[in-house]
Amino acid sequence: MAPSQKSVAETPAWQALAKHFEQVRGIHLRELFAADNTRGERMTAEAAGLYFDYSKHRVTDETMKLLLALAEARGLRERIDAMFRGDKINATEKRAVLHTALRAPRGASVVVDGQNVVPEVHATLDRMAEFSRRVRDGEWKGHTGRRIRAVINIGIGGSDLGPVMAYEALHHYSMRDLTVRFVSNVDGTDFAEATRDLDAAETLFIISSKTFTTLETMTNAHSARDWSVRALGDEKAVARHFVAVSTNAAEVVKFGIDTANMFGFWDWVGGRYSMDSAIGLSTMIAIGPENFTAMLEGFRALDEHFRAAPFERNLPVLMGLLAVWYNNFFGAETVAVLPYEQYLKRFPAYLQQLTMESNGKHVTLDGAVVNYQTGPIFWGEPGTNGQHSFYQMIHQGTKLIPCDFIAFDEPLNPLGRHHDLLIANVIAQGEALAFGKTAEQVKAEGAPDWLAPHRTFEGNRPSTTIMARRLSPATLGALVALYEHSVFTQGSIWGVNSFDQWGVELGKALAQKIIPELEAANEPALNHDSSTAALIRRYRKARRKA
Ligand code: G6Q
Repeated sequence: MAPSQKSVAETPAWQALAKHFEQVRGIHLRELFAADNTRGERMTAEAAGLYFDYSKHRVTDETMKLLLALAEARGLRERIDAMFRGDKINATEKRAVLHTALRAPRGASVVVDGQNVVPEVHATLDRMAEFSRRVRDGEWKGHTGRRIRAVINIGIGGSDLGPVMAYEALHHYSMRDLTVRFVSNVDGTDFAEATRDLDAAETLFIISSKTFTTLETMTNAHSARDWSVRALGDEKAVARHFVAVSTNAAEVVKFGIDTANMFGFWDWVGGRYSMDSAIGLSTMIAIGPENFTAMLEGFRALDEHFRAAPFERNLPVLMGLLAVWYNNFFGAETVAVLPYEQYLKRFPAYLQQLTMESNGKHVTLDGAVVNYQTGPIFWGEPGTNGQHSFYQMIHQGTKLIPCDFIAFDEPLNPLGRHHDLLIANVIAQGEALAFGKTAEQVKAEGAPDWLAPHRTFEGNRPSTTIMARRLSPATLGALVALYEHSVFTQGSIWGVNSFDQWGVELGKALAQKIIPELEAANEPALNHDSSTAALIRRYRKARRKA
């Protein structure tokens, strides 16, 4: 990939930004707004129902010009085309990256290894829709003939976080007399608590695992099978109470699930990019196929925008470039994602995987160790709760924390003045962060001299405000696609592979050595450092006593 050949930090486009940074770093947002009273309307963009206000960023028109030039210089346009076309841009795994094909319209064509994958995508969606309909209508019966009233998705990482986030985000649209839960952790508490009040005769498990070999998921899946078979007294019950979502048919069969009850996806769908593949089966059962289709349409609208809109009006490109600006020039280490929408409570956790697993990389595509920072830390909580906790640091701490505020014009649960109060808060936060409060203002309000420094807010703290009409399935799709493509934009600038996860693969292998050492009947010979060995011995002793 040509643009990654040279460290981005050595490119003229980057160096021009570094020079420009020295000129603008001291400019206050107060000055920028005072100099241009159209800024708040001008520095906005809109796509797929999302209004994107980036005026409260520490950028001038020149900054934006230089950032856009950086995107051009890094070949972002070609990278976008290569991704949508199905080129194997996930070079370390030699795979295409085609989550965008998951939401391509029926009749579109995306060719991978000589084959159009879109018909397969829609065939799977159709099967998912039919299955969801049968579960929702009570037509799909459990082993004893009772209807399904609880669905448990067992999966982890990309096979969990997207479905959980989407289920919570779209809970308003979900079938309320169906219990939907998620088990991910190998900690037995997760499974025990998820099942303790459920009746096995009415419970369906979806085992979601791309590989169908992941330790946590397979351990939970086996416990689920034991739980069902014990309660229903018949191995045959598995056929009515277990379905699989996987790319690995052989392992699915080995587990005892008929491939007729398996929903497939493909190696060109990364785990953290898979919530709109069959991995979203639990979402579809909860909200129904029509709502799921609407969600895919939201994804697609943003995909089309990313692919076709000029960069200066392109939301994911702008978002990604601003992230690079703070990460690499201001030295910001984190980004706070602050949805003012209770249903988006798991959105920050979902984004942590999407962003940090994608761009938490220290080598470029061609294997060179980077000499600049890559992906920032993402974190956050829904507003207004965060305001009563960590916002203190965002306002007055020593760290620069760019914020993404997300809010909606219409509430899903109108209740008195609640929504006006919620929105007043999110707008006020962005304003306060940007403009702060000077010592003079504080004193004019009557604060004594000794207290004034404590009550002064320097301001100049950047934020993006994203607003949409209401949190609908389509809006959620657009929002997720916005972050997916922003991550890709950032990865393309840094020249890293946003689609592999060797760090996760290591984690999958590490515990394998220690498991037999914990469980061995006789004291095993331990070939570890002294701390690891002592911890193993300590646990073995405690285990014997217990
Ligand atoms: C995602 C990662 C990772 C993966 C899980 C689950 O991009 O690869 O989070 O999704 O490790 O993997 P399986 O779906 O194979 O069980």
